[in-house]
Amino acid sequence: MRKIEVPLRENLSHGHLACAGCGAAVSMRLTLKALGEKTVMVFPASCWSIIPGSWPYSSFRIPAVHAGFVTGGATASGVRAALDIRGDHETIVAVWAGDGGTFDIGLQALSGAAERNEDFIYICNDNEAYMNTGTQRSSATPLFAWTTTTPVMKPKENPKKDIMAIMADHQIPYAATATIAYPEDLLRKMEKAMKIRGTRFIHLLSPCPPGWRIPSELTIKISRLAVRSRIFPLYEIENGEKYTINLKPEPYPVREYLKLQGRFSHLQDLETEVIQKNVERAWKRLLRKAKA
Ligand SMILES: Cc1ncc(C[n+]2csc(CCOP(=O)(O)OP(=O)(O)O)c2C)c(N)n1
Ligand code: SF4
Ligand SMILES: [Mg+2]
Repeated sequence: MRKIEVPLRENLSHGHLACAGCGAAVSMRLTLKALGEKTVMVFPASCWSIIPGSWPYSSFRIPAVHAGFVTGGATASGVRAALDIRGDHETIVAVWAGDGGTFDIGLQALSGAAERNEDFIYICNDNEAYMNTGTQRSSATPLFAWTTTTPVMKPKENPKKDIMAIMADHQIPYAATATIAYPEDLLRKMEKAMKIRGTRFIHLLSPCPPGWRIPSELTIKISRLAVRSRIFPLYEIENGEKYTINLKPEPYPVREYLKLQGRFSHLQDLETEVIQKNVERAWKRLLRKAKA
């Protein structure tokens, strides 16, 4: 991966309310370094309705628009239109929505905006459950994971929704996956997205210590193992058809990723093997799409 310079400027300042080791706080810090101060960010309800602090105080050095849970794509379309009417085509409009706000409840607004190719960067901060309300399953929750609505005696029965495939089918100019263990890749993708007009989609995987039942110091390691085990491959899609895989790690057992997380501690060998097979199938599908 190409080395890039990390901007020194912090647009997420101290005093925020994220839990210790929150992967999303690192994701946000890096994202705002890349996007810079001339950004308006739209926040459908999520942990990020709380983290910046309560009015009139804020940890953000950018304007934030708190929006209804379902409305990320629609609100950002309106903010973009309002800026354009004022002749400001320079300020970046971004959405920061959780997996619940993207894969589930905000999907309709996102799909509508993507189909119109609205000019904004939509960032899905995926911690694989509804964390702000106490870890309920979403359609981004992985197969067999524990959540409060998929308890150990009845863990999640369905695989994670393939949001990248859904976004690719909208033929938007740019979609990419990224995670905090690979900050240069994350920053490069944000910078690339900034140079493109139209709907750009970034899928960020952000480990969540309380929701994943992990020690707070393991956030980065688990983010790295998600990529190394090919559970969360790093790739880009241009115009819905040109796939580029950014990292092709040597095969690494998913068991090593799963065993560090309390949300998977009830898994038997059989279930781990099912997950391993699913990951291998998905990786082959990705290689085919990338013609790699
Ligand atoms: C229409 C509506 N339903 C429910 C809620 C309550 N609510 C606020 S945040 C949240 C969870 C959001 O989950 P996600 O989008 O994954 O973001 P996270 O909290 O995990 O960062 C819920 C259910 C709400 N604000 N509005
Ligand atoms: S619950 Fe998870 S995502 Fe929310 S602030 Fe805490 S660590 Fe971050
Ligand atoms: Mg979530």
